[in-house]
Order: sequence, then C-alpha cells, then structure tokens
Amino acid sequence: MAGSTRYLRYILLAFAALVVIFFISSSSSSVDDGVKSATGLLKSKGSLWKGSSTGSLQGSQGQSKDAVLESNLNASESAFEQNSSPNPKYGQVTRPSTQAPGERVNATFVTLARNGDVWEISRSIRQVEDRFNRNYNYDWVFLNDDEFDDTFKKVTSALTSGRARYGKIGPEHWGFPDFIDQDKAARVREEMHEKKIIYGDSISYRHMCRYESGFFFRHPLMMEYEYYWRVEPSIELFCDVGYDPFRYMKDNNKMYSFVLSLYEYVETIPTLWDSVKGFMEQHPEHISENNSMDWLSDDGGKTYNHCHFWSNFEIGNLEWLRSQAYIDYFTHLDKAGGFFYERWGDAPVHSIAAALMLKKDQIHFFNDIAYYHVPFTHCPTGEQKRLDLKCHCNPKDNFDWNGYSCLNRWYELHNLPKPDGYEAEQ
Ligand SMILES: Nc1nc2c(ncn2[C@@H]2O[C@H](COP(=O)(O)OP(=O)(O)OP(=O)(O)O)[C@@H](O)[C@H]2O)c(=O)[nH]1
Ligand SMILES: *[C@@H]1O[C@H](CO)[C@@H](O)[C@H](O)[C@H]1NC(C)=O
Ligand SMILES: *[C@@H]1O[C@H](CO)[C@@H](O)[C@H](O)[C@H]1NC(C)=O
Ligand SMILES: *[C@@H]1O[C@H](CO)[C@@H](O)[C@H](O)[C@H]1NC(C)=O
Ligand SMILES: [Mg+2]
Repeated sequence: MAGSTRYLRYILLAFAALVVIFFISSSSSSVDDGVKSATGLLKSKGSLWKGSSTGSLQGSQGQSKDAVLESNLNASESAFEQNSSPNPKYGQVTRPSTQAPGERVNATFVTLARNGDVWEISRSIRQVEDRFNRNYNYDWVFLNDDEFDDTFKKVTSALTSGRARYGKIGPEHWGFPDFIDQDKAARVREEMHEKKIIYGDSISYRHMCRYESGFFFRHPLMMEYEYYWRVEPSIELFCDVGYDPFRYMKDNNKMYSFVLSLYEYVETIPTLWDSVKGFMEQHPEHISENNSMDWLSDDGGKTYNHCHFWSNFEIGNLEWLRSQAYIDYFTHLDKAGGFFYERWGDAPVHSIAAALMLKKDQIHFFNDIAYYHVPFTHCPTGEQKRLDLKCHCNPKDNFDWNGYSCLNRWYELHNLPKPDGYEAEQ
C-alpha cells in the first residue's frame, strides 16, 4: 500500500517536471533554438532528466543519426529473416501501381534542396508519388549548391518511382555576379533585417531566388527535358491526379501554370516594376500581343498591383525559359541588381515574364491539383469534385476566394464564370 502511494507520488512528480519543461521550452524562443520535435526538446533539456545519463535520445552507443537510420533500415531486413514481420524484405516493398497507359512526355520533377531538407522533401515526394507519379514514374532531378550526402540520396531514391538524379550547381550559377557592389548589398541586408522583412538579411535566400529565376532550367540535367514540375519541401497534395498534367500542358500548348496566386510583399520589390518597364522598352519584340498585363496592372502597365503566381508550385515548359525572350528578360533584371539590392523573389520574376511574354491562354490554372505550402491551401471549389478526386483538404482552408488571392482577377481576365459554390468559401 505504502509502496504504491510512493510510486504514485513519483509519477506525479515526473508529470510536474514534464509540465515545467514544457513551459520553459515554450516561453524561451524555441524556434531560434531549432527545438521543434520531442527529441529536440528532450535533448536540449536533457539535464533535467534524472537517470538519463546522455541526456538525449541518440542511438545506444552514441551513434550518429545516419547510423541510426541505417540500422533501422537494416532492422526490417533482419526482422524478415527472423520471420517476425509479414513485410517483405527491405527494398522489395512495391507500391501497388497501375501503370497509366500512354506515352510519357519529356518531363521531370525538379527540387532544389539542401541535405538538411531531406525529411521535409521526403514528405513531399511521398505525396506526389501516392497521388500521381506512382502511375507515371517520371524522373526526379534534385539540385543543390552543395554535394548531396548519402542519406539524402538513399532516402529520396527509395521514395521516387522514376529515376532519381542528383546535380550539383556550379559557382557560375550560384553566387554574386561581379557587377554587384558587396558593400551596398550588405547595407541592404542590414536595413531589411531591422525592418524585420522575412529572409531580409539572408544571402543564401537571395542566391536561391536568383537561381530559380534564371538558372535551374539551364542546369545540365535539366537540359535533358522539355517540361518540369517544381516541388518544394513540406508541401501537400490533397487530391488524386488521375491524368498526366505534363501531357495536358504539351497537348494544349501551355507554357506555365499555377495553383495559388497572391500579392507580393512590396518591401521586397520596390523597383522591380521599373526594371520590367525598362525591359519592355528595350525589347518590345518579346512582349506578347494577347498577354495578361491586366492581371498585373490596374492602369495599363503604369504600376504593378503585386499579383504573382506562387512559384513553389509550377509546371512549365523549359524551352520557354531557355528562349531568347526569357533570357533577355532575366539578364535585364539581373543587371539591375535587385536580387541583391532588394530581395526579388523568383515568384514575381517568373509571373511577370509569363504574364507579359506568353499569350494569356498559355498560362494554366490547375484547379484540380489541390496543394498546400505553408501557409496557403488550394482546395478545389465544389464538393462533388473533391469527392470524385478523393481529396482530403478542408474546403474552409481554400485560399482561392480570399481577398488576398489574385484568382478572382484571373477569372475576370479570362471572363470565366466563378465555379459553383465559391460564395460559401469567400
Ligand atoms: N541547395 C539549396 N537549396 C535551398 C537553399 N535555400 C533554399 N533552398 C531550397 O529552395 C526552395 C525554396 O526555399 P524555401 O526555404 O522553401 O523558401 P520559401 O518557400 O520562400 O520559404 P518557406 O516559407 O520557408 O518555405 C526549397 O526547395 C529549399 O529547399 C540553399 O541555400 N541551398
Ligand atoms: C546495413 O546493411 C548493409 C548491406 O546489407 C551493410 O553494408 C551495412 O553495414 C549495414 N549497416 C548497419 C549499421 O548494420
Ligand atoms: C527531351 O528534351 C530535351 C531538351 O529539348 C532534348 O535535348 C532531348 O533530346 C529530349 N529527349 C527526348 C527523348 O525526346
Ligand atoms: C486571346 O486570348 C483569348 C483567350 O485567352 C482568346 O479567346 C483569343 O482568341 C486570343 N486572341 C488572339 C488575337 O490571339
Ligand atoms: Mg518553401
């Protein structure tokens, strides 16, 4: 009796300790500490745990994370050998796949990522494969300014159904061009940091935006393809994609596509539109007659309304990006220096190019590709469509008819009737 009360007391004490740990960690700036998981929490507050000598949840002999991963993968192998699990041997698990008939397009998925993004990109790959690619087996190109490590390659190539390919970005495509004034660029980063502009003080974010704006489609691996589908870490696909979007793009002469559109943060692009106007004057031959200027501007091109397609999702034509028109456009913007003296994003850069240099019906809105990238969701409007496509998004999260979305303008540009049920989602 006395013994069990003592145990109860210990349990209560342990619980109280847990509550204290939770409050300590959530009141300190835990995001900056990088403490995002329970393991991280235990590790960082490990000293409070009596009886935990290492204060962390590492492998039993203090192995590295990679070794733990490897032995976990190996564990399923030995479980198989001991006949203790009905799962087939590691490496032999195959997803049921109904190979979609028809010819494949000359296309690939493309992901720019760091080694540290491996688990976040794995979530994305898993969803893309489950919802679409397991039936199509398109290639997947991974690009990095650094060398991909073994864990990244092992994990991602286990998840992809097509060929997984890994490319390193050369210094000529990633870094400061020589015409950039380093002191000026550093001053800007400091100012933007003080103004608390997101990624305002980041150098690598700027290299990333410039790379996505002007170079990814010229990487030697990407030169082997005609179409791309860009995938970022931690995205979600909420509905089945039961047809080939690459095929749709090709057969319908589409060059660029989007699922979400919104207004850009003005502070990051104060002079972008001036540069665009300079480009239009210098290269009127590149401006399409039947373009989408009215989607970008409310006064015939004098000012930019900041609408852009959200480029973390894109399915597009690589030949268009490699065209003289796009290269002239990118080179003009690059020379203006705004990737470093401001913080131009690849989203407005791609969007303005597509809106001005393509015919408006060469840009496609993929309503049926339901998508999430923090913090916005595109969930198709209309209940029957969501049921038919086995969607798992909450229609209340749909951003399409929100006041900050530019989709309404898109419908107006194309004189399209709003889909049934949109009022309920405003
Ligand atoms: N190799 C490499 N990839 C990067 C670097 N910075 C960003 N990326 C990748 O570039 C893409 C865009 O970066 P994100 O950090 O997602 O930028 P974002 O989408 O504007 O911001 P988040 O809201 O944080 O997702 C992602 O696929 C990243 O993995 C970098 O320095 N090196
Ligand atoms: C896992 O298995 C592979 C091949 O079967 C072997 O080379 C490797 O050493 C094993 N790793 C561990 C940690 O047991
Ligand atoms: C795919 O497109 C690239 C780029 O245009 C081209 O070089 C390559 O030959 C094409 N491959 C096939 C199989 O058509
Ligand atoms: C312009 O685009 C619209 C639809 O996007 C199309 O109906 C129209 O025919 C096009 N006009 C020309 C001149 O190409
Ligand atoms: Mg992102």
